[in-house]
Amino acid sequence: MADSLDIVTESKSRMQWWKDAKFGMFIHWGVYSLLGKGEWVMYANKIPVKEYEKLAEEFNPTQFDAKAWVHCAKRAGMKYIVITAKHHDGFAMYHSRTDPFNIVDASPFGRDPLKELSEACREEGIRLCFYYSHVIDWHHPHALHDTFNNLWDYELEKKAFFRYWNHKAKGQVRELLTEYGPVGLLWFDTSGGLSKKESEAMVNMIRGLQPDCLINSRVSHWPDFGDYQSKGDNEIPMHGEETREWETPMTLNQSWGYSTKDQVWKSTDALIRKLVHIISKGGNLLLNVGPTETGIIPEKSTLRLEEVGEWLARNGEAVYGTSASPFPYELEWGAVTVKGDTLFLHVYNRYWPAEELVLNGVRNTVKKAYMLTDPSTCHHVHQSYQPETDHHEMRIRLPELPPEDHVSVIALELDGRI
Ligand code: H79
Repeated sequence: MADSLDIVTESKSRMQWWKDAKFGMFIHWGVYSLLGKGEWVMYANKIPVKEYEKLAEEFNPTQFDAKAWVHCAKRAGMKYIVITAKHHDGFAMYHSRTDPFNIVDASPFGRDPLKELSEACREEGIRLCFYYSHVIDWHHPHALHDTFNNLWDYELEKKAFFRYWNHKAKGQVRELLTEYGPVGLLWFDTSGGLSKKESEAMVNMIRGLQPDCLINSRVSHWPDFGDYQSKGDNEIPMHGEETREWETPMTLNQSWGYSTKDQVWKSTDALIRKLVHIISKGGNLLLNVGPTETGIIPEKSTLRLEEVGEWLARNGEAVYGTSASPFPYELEWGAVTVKGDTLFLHVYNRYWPAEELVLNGVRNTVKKAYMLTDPSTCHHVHQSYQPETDHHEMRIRLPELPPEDHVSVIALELDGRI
């Protein structure tokens, strides 16, 4: 049908900034940050609503500095921020007129962090985006509370659910799209038994308010709704598995919301490898931080992000605005991205000691091969062709030691597009 083609074309053009951006910051922050046990603490510790409301009265993140967070994202080389406007606990991190259980009306803080972030983001050219838990809401009596034990019988409770859905969920999404300037994307989570009709109404409302706002697949009924697919948490798909745009939402340690116990941090080296691995498969990396109750991004996170940002400041040419690897398989030495006539070979430093790397299947002639960070260094490239097997082989001599930290990028200028 022409209609569905149009929908895909429209989605493609509003997706462009996101496709070029590659790297975004996820922020899980809320009342739960007080307890330092992750964002599921209300559910996991069976905290009653009344008690959780008391916790909200103690939530006073006086150290929150929107500019500092936006600078942190920017220094890390991230191009957009996705922050929890409301997580499963039902607490709105902005001044909601729809529901008083929000940071301005139910906490002593008296400020609207999303408003401050939207201003800081506008000044710094970072796109602000919102996470919104649209179906689970532990604070609302009629929302979905439990995805595990079948406590929500959709048909039986449908009527009651609509009181939540029409008033709070749709009302708050409307607020987020009307009071905080242009929103880059809405990040929905855990769609439960949402019917196609309800999902469609939500999507239509969003398109009507901000036609350029992207919607992730967890809105429900993907691929009928949504612009791109959020893979499972920390999941990286196989090469060539995906036909539509996708992202990996990833944690820096093993938690989303602030955790005092969890000290299992990914190394800077692993993070950079994961980033280039993901973009070489055509995806984006949405990397999470969990700020504290006072509004500080933990140092263990900022240190790693700064190091990733230093690498990106030198090698960003091989990241932003690139396309996926033309090779439909994983390469033992690293990952590939493409821009125009240039192939970028991201060689993991852990591949050394090695004298050369081999790349099969390139029919183009290499005009020039150089270290991205030092175009004066020419690499010797040997190309050969076996007509009997139609086999193109390329051997690239490597320097004795990796010239960069973590991942060393070799640029190959070809005689045309691959
Ligand atoms: O926002 C983050 C998670 O809170 C949310 N998605 C990411 C981006 C998410 N919603 N549902 N789930 C994840 C599935 C959650 C399962 C578990 Fe648990 C939460 C397993 C461990 C914590 C509940 C509490 C079940 C076991 C303990």
